[in-house]
Amino acid sequence: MLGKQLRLADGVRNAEGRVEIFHDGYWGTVCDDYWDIKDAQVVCRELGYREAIAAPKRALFGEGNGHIWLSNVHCLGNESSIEDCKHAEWNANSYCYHFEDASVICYNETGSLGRLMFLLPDHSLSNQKNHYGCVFPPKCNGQCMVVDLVT
Ligand SMILES: [Ca+2]
Repeated sequence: MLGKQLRLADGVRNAEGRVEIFHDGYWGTVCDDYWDIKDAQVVCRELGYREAIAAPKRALFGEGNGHIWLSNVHCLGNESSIEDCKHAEWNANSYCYHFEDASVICYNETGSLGRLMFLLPDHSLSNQKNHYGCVFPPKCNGQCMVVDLVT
């Protein structure tokens, strides 16, 4: 069932997108409360990527729909599945909305060496210097976007 219970939706490129989980017969999303790079790490590895580069919050790749299955995800980073991480009860999402959907940007084997991270205000790319502690390489904890350098 691996790969069928977890997917990335609406990414601009491969290896990124809104995290969606199949549970109880329906695809749903993950709330970004306590969403961080360790949680993204588990998702990326579960999907077969080497590691996570960023753990974007606030529906960076757009809002999902249906259930918000998981919230308060507390991964240590070495779990084999996000479902093994500590989290709130399934569907206990009274304080979460789809504009808070969690996303990941995973390390993609190709093109990952020449990248810059930008702060992403209002979901649009910006040339602003980031103020959220985004660093390269290769980790990012905040609202950042990874952009391939044109070389
Ligand atoms: Ca977390």
